[in-house]
Amino acid sequence: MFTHTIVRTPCKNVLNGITSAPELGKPDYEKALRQHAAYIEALKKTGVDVTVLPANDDYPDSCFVEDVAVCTKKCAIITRPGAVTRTGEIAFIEDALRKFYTSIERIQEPGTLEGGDVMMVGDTFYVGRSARTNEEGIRQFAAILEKYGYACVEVPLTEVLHLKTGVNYIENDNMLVSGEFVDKECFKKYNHILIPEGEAYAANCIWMNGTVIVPEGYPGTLKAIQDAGYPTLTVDTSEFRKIDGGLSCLSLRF
Ligand code: CIR
Repeated sequence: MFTHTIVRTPCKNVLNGITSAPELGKPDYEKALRQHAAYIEALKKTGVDVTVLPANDDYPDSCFVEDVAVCTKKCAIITRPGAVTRTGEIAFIEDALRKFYTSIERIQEPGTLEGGDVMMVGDTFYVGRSARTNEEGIRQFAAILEKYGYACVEVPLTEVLHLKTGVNYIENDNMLVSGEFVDKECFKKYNHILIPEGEAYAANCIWMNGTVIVPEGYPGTLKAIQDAGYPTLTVDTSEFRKIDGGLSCLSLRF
């Protein structure tokens, strides 16, 4: 069960967030703020408290707090984002984490790792080796996890930005899988809930205390998750999608 979440209000500069899909246009700032507020309300409905950090205009992508830390039951690990415009974001997360954690670890240079590449399944942490998370980052991450009795499994990525862009664990052995993850050997032991053709973005859902939060506008995915027996909430993330952001990226959950 999760009891806490941390989010950061999108900054005006969110318009300049990194994107692989400029054809979707720039985020509408006011709309992004409204969607973010609705996201916070959805989190609260699942029984967690929400720490809202202030907007930080120096970092366009700073609302994607998931990438700057990994929160486990026993420790928090401050990452080292592989995107150069994001590396400085880590300085602004530690204070918030200190309120909840006595053990705080760090990924050090030349390691890079982004939280979007980390998927927790019980005591096992799957880590995507991506354009953002390098071999040294994974090596350090695995060594930290081992100290706390956790396992680390590396998953090479070829198509997506982050591991959780395409695969997400929603507990009870159920995994939402799309694209390159459908046939991955390491995920074969889980029940696959296949993301329908044309809805790849919706693979990034979050399990919150029994409820699954699903991005709005992906009816096939919503139905598949409901058919698997989960209550659902939907949140419109259209403005974050324009800069490659999804539901999981917008919070730290622990
Ligand atoms: C980036 O490229 O870093 C941001 N525009 C999007 C980050 C998305 N984060 C995530 O999937 N965890």
